[in-house]
Amino acid sequence: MKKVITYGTYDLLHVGHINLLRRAKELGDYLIVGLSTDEFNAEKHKEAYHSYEDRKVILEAIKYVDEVIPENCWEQKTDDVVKNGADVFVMGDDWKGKFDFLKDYCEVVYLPRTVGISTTKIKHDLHG
Ligand code: C2G
Repeated sequence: MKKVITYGTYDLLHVGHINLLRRAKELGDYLIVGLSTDEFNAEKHKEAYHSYEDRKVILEAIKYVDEVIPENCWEQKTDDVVKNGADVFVMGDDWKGKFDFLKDYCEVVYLPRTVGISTTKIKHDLHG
C-alpha cells in the first residue's frame, strides 16, 4: 500500500484544499493529513476560524482523506514519514523546496496551487 502524507491548517475548507487532497490521494492508496493544531497555528502566526477538533471532523469527512494526525511542530515531519511508512510527501508549491530534506526518506512532490482562492481571501472578501 502506497502511503501519501501532507500537512496543513485546512481552515474554511475551499476548492484549493480539495484539489490538493485529490491530487495527493492520486499519488498513492492511503492519504494521511498532518493537521495543524491551534497551538501550532499560533506558531505559524495563523488563527483558524474552526477549532482543531472541528477541522479534523471536516477533513475526515473528505473521501480522499484516510487518516488525520495532529501537526504540533515543524520538526515532526521526518518522524511522521518514518513512523507512518509514508512513501510520498506532498505540499502545494508555495512550499517548493522547503521540505527537500525529506527526500532522504520519501518522494517529495510539490503540486501547483489552485489560483484565486485562499482562506485569507475568503476572510477579506467576507469582511468587506
Ligand atoms: N493550497 C493549494 N491551493 C490553494 C490554497 C492552499 O494548493 N489555493 C494547499 C497548500 O499549498 C497546502 C494545503 O493546500 O499544501 C493546505 O493549505 P493551508 O491550510 O493554508 O496550509 P499551510 O498553512 O500552508 O500549512 O507544515 C506545513 C504547514 O502546516 C502547511
